[in-house]
Amino acid sequence: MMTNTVVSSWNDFDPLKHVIVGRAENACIPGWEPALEAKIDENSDMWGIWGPRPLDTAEKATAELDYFAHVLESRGVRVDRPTPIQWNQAAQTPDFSTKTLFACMPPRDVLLTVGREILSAAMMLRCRYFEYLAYHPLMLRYFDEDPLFRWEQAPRPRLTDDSYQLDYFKDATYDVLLEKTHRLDFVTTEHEPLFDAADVMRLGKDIFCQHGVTTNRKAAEWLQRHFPEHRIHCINFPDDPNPIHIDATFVPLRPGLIINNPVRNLPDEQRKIFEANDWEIVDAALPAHDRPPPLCYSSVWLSMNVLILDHKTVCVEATEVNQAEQLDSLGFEVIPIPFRNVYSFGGGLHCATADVHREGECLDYFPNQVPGTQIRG
Ligand code: DAV
Repeated sequence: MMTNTVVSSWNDFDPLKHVIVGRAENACIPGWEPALEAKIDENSDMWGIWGPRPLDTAEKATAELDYFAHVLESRGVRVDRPTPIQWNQAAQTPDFSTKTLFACMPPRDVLLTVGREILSAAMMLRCRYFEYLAYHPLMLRYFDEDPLFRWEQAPRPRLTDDSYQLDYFKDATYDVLLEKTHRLDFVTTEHEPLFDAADVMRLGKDIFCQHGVTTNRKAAEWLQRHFPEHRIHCINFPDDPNPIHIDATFVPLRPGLIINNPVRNLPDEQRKIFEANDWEIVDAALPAHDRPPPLCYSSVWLSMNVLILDHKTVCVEATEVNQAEQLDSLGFEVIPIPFRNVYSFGGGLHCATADVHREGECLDYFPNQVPGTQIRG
């Protein structure tokens, strides 16, 4: 029997009741577009082979996604899946054209759930512009089934060349990129609000955005005006030359506890708000692998990209033994999920999901505000 749909989620750790799990079928490797170098590094095996991903890799990823969905269901979580469209098609707007679309993996980049609202993000890649369509059937259904569901869409970006520094990667060595990151100088400009939902970390009343490649300051400002009851913060991790998404860098595990990628530390100034409210920030365990799988956008730090089911239970990629051991020692029951074949499709267990319903309320975890991070600070 179908349970009544409730859309409500204020953080990434309260008891999970209902989630969307992405799909890998017909996923495409995008052709070149501005800023793609940030996502696909210069040595990647992906350059020059845009179009559908190899069929056998999509089949393996699909099997792992299906198994993950099955495990969640066996734990009493309702799982919905998006409806893929034909990703292998060119598309055009009045402002740009793209040779292919992308995939409905990872949903976490597209859908931002804040309380009773699901907001489609203003993503910065042209090939992902129409991705929200894969979630349209689910949004319609939630809209019909939950009278309090707020179905929202951030301002559609135009994604003209004004949104990018077209010469950003020209002759940019690792050190040059690092130096630019330190100056908060990214390939995306401040021309219009741009954000991926996976840059947005929800902690009740406070919402922390990573300012980087995929999310700009203007988006943080837009989010502040859109969510006036919340405090929007901008944080950044200066040792990451291509900061894309916060969920392999700074991951809350339960109230009061965050793991931080040890090679992407949050600067001291920005730690103060966590310290002032008795949040502990611990270094995440090292990844078990020394390189990502083939045709992968992400780094080995997908080890940290866990899906939390409640304050004591967490899904971890099955081969990420170091991360599993750390979570075990922090008091979690660890559910191993084989997922390395999904990594290449855009991320790990957190990336591959989007919250629909977690129990719990909007709490104020940061009553002691400290200047430095808040966008209106
Ligand atoms: O470390 O490559 C991956 C985050 C995907 N949501 C990284 C970031």
